[in-house]
Amino acid sequence: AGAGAMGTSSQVELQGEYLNKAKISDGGKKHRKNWTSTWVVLDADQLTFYKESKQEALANLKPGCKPDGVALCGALIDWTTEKSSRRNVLQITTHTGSEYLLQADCYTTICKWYDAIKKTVNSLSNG
Ligand code: I3S
Repeated sequence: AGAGAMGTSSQVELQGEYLNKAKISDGGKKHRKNWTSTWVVLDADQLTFYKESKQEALANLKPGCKPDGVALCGALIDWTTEKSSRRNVLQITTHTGSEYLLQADCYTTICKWYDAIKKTVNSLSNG
């Protein structure tokens, strides 16, 4: 548990791994793909990407800077084999039309994330 990022008090649902992340479009505008390794934290309504573990990242954050995050309300999550040649790639499309890819070489790891994100997205649309 613990306080969430961005001044919210959201419960952390899942963290504990570095995943590969690429943002491929921003509000419908295509981005050049750039895979980076990122520490991902899922809480009740968003994913947040940190360069290192959340604790370190928050300690190192410059005043006024926010970590990069993805609002999950109204988002879609799906597996994709078309957007990357990598294996185990999932795609998140936000309600504003931004697209993110997340990937891990370990299938069990990425499935755990897929399930948890899907559950969060569903809980946000149902309630
Ligand atoms: O979808 P793309 O454009 O084939 O993605 C590849 C490129 O982003 C490539 O970088 P350059 O833009 O410098 O060519 C990356 O190195 C590759 O990893 C990307 O493809 P994968 O299949 O790894 O997502």
